[in-house]
Amino acid sequence: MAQFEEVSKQSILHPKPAGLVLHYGTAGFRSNSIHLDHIMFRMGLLAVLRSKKTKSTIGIMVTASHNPEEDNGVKLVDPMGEMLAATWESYATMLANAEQEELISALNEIIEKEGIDKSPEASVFVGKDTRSSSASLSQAVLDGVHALGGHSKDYGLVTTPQLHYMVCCKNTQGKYGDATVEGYYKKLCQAFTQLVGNASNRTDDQKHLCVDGANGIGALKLREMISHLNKGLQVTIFNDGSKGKLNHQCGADFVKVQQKTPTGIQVNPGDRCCSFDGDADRIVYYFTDSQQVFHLLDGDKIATLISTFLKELLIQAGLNLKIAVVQTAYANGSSTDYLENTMNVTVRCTKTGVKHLHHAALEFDVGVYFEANGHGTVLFSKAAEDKIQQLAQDSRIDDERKRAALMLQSTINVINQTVGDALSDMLLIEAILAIKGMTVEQWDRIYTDLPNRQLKVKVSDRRVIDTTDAERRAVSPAGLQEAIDQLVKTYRKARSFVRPSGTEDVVRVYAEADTQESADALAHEVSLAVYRLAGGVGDEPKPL
Ligand code: G16
Repeated sequence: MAQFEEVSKQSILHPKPAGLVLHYGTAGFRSNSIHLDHIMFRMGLLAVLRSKKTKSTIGIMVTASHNPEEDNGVKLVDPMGEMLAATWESYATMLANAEQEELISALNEIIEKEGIDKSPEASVFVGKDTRSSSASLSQAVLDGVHALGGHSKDYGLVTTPQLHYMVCCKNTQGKYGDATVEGYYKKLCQAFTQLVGNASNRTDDQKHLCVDGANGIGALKLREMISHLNKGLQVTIFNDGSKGKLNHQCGADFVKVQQKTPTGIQVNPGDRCCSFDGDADRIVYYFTDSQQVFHLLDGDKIATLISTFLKELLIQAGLNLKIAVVQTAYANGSSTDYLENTMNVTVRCTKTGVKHLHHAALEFDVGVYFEANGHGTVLFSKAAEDKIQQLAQDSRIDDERKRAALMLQSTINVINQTVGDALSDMLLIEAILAIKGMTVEQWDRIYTDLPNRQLKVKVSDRRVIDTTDAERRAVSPAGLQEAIDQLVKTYRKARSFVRPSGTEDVVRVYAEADTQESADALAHEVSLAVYRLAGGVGDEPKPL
């Protein structure tokens, strides 16, 4: 096939370092950027095959999200804007690791296994974040797409959720929205303006929000979006990339894990603040109180706020729709308890990775999914959307039901249902706080988090750790879970688990307990168990 000759020719310009093995992780490939040129070229090839298979446009985002600036990575987007189907992750790994001379046979293997008809045209949308390596790596993606005869549209600098949105818009022939960045701003901002129209007059102070852009793409895109907001929100952007380094001592991951205010942000007690991550698919909120104590409102608190709001609207609208919240093992025990026992909503726990949460959320009429790290969104089933729309147009219902139905409609439009989206989540949270007349302190008081700590342990091969029960228990290496169980027993209200990260070369340790000292001590002791039983490298973990 002539196309394969082109692939062979082009692949020489994107050579695979012999012996390098990389795996498709939690959200695609991620590594130091110097290892990724061949991966990008090959993911361009894979996207063409996926596009032919699904007869739809596929997305490729060049980003390493929360990782440091020197890393990069690639996320593949399926037709409805969701993450690449799990069955194709193994093809991605196979293609990425095929030695140079095996590349064509690897492509043929995928074509045969999937029964791919080569005749349909292929279309791939490409986006990139602000990393210095992203320009050449996204060119490598485009080279791969073109080598296999695919058509491409390069969106250049966009947030990851914006690219997911474009893919969905294209494949729904515009029903989800216009496949342009301008169309995205218009849809979300119009819905936000309609929603806050339900709030009583707000002062400039109440409209004010401090945003830490993690020195990344989110800051650039937020600046573009502001002009569409009709002064409904007054934003001060810190860490906008003009001087600081991407994700360095700032951004959602830093704030969540370190449980402190990022550097580069000047705020007063009580100021409402939020942080995006490096590709703006995560958001966390926080404030410092008059005693200078830092308060974090993470993905769990966001899920609680949003699901409370939605549940109240569904009741007001008189709609009997099943709402559920999907979390992971990282969810704070207090949040799960509050959701299940005070709010009486169904709670599901899945493995880490939005692809898992997204699938679980699809099972409900209204599925709110959030990882504690601030990655999440809300999914409405087609039936739920239809019912809401019918109600909003029904002239026989009373004003309260009508208002609730219209608010639900605007809520659907402000949300990016394709994937967690910091910009969209921020607009929804700001609208909810405005409508409820709620301060960030009041939101924080809905429930009190159990003190918790997250640590990282370096081991020689993190894949020796295998887990089960939505990653809450380790099944290997031998003795590790027993050691964790013993340690947990020595603290009150304690819980701990370990899992290999799918984005960084570390094992993650999570612990919570009744006091911060206990959570810290437990996290440290579990880290030591990992270090000793799972092949720790470097110095032994030190107490905090
Ligand atoms: C990605 C995934 C998230 C996940 C995070 C950390 O986020 O999309 O679902 O929670 O990695 O994963 P891990 O603990 O396996 O390293 P992002 O924002 O970095 O793309």
